[in-house]
Amino acid sequence: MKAKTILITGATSGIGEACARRFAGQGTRLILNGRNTAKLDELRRELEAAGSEVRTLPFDVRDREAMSSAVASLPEDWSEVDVLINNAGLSLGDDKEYEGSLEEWDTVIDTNVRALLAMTRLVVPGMVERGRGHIVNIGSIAGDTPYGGGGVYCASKAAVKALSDSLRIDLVDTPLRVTNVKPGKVETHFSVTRYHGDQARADAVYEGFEPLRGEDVAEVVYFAVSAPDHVQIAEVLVMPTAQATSTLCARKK
Ligand code: NDP
Ligand code: 8X3
Repeated sequence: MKAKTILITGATSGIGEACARRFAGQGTRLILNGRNTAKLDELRRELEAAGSEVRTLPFDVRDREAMSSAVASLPEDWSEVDVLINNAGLSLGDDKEYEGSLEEWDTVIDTNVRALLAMTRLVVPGMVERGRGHIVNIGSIAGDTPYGGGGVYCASKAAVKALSDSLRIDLVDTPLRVTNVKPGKVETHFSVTRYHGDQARADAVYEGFEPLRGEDVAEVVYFAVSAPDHVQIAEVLVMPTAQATSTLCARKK
């Protein structure tokens, strides 16, 4: 793969962390965002020891001011981002749409949609000016097929699909590429977060079948980013072999 500067949001866990590891080395420069500064530093030290160039960019993606000043603080030789991986995201709870917490839903929408849009608005103009760049948005199977108790999360990922598709149209007369990767069930910290730290409930989500790992999704992202310049992987739906829809998994008893 050509040397690239890659900015990953939510790189402290799961799919984002796996993407950082997958792109490490190979002449890439990694800019890793997250809120957990200790974890970010630990990852930076580990990847640097393995020969990668890494910078950490700690901020909460919902904080637009912190986001803008963090991105503006990048030294000139790091500021030309080639690949933006909009990965930071979450779901909170599984309440019905007429019963859940508006505050939690605001958090989900602010993180999964508004922050993705703000990062895009900050980083993509430079890509357009330089005539090169790739935006990878981590969507979800949930954006294709809504399920009960997940309305706001599903809507947020449907928004990621719409924003990816419209950005691709906006950029059609440029060399930039837009990819929406839509995973099914991936065993990360995602379900622990969704169930407010209830590890047993989170484990049950992946019981009886082999889920994807963060690394499997990172491999898809890597494939899309390292494709030849004239090839745009627009969208990938990737799920465990034992999964067929957002809710149907074959579980062994
Ligand atoms: P994890 O919970 O393991 O990772 C989520 C990452 O996003 C963490 O690094 C988390 O940091 C970060 N993050 C969350 N909120 C913020 C914020 N406000 N500011 C900065 N960083 C934040 O889950 P996944 O790796 O599974 O999730 C990554 C993406 O993949 C999400 O967009 C998710 O919706 C999507 N996805 C996940 C699937 C799955 O089954 N796991 C399937 C389909 C899509 P922190 O530790 O600070 O919260
Ligand atoms: C996360 C996968 O099935 O919980 O996007 O919606 S699922």
